[in-house]
Amino acid sequence: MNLSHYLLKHLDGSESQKELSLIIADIASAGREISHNVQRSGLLDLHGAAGGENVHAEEVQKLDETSNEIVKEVLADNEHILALASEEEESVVDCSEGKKTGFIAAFDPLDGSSNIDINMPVGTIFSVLPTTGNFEQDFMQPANHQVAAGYILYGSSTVMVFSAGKGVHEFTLDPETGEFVLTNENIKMPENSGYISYNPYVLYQMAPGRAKAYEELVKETGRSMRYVGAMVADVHRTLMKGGFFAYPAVGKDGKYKGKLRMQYEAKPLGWLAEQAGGKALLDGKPVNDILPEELHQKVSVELGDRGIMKLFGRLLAD
Ligand code: AFP
Repeated sequence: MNLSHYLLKHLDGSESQKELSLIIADIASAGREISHNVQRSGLLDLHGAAGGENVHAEEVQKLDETSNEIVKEVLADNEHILALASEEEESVVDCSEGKKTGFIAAFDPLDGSSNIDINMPVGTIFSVLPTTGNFEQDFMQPANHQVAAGYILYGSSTVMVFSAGKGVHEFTLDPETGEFVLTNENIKMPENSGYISYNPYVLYQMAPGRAKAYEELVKETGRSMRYVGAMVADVHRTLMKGGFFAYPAVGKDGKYKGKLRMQYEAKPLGWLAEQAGGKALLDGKPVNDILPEELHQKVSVELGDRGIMKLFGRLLAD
């Protein structure tokens, strides 16, 4: 079944669900275009830096820039997206002119940009929220207010994984037809399998007590470790295989701060992990209990299947 059929069949007939399916379909079409660019990035001269910094003082890559333009244009043209926020934009973009009802969307156009030039996985992450018309404030809603969230992963194949609140589903892009086809319905994170995934260097940069729990988790479970360095890919593996993914708060002298972006990475992917039966902590608190405070806020993320998160909780308490 392709994505359009699936959306028609599974979202109820309400006006807001119809609007949401048009948004999801448009995000898929942006993903199709970015997938095309990612696959040909070396040929299209899309490798390397674009020559500027983003709001996070990070060097913007050419593919970050073009991907941002693609998602921004597609969403701004969508009749039901009233405002958007991007990891690559300084502030909220109001695109409500001439539109009546709809939603707001936050996105990371290309997560894992350090992987671009070396042919490793990258992805687009998105989050869709209801709005009262006060756009800035509406991005501060907690994770469980999202009406849809997910990602498109450009890996050995391109997959779109999302939830609109009724299960987590995976669609694979068929390069022959250009259609996203349902390949996994109702994904549930398996327990007692999978990998442990964090950048080992964080052990020297994080609060010592928490670092001990990270190390003990590997020792107690005897699991292998895997780390792609693109949250979207590391979380995809954790959703499909189970296990643990984390980027803790790092720093020194008792001052520790998260690195991952609340709106564009942590909130959508943490919520998605819970929709797939797992558990996610942002800044050490359940993902749905945390209220964002600013657009470009950074947080720590610890997520995984229920079993491993229970063990992690016990190790933290020891
Ligand atoms: P980039 O998009 O700048 O490569 O950042 C990706 C990311 O935010 C996240 O996707 C990774 O999990 C994390 O950074 C990797 O960070 P380290 O290189 O510090 O491990």
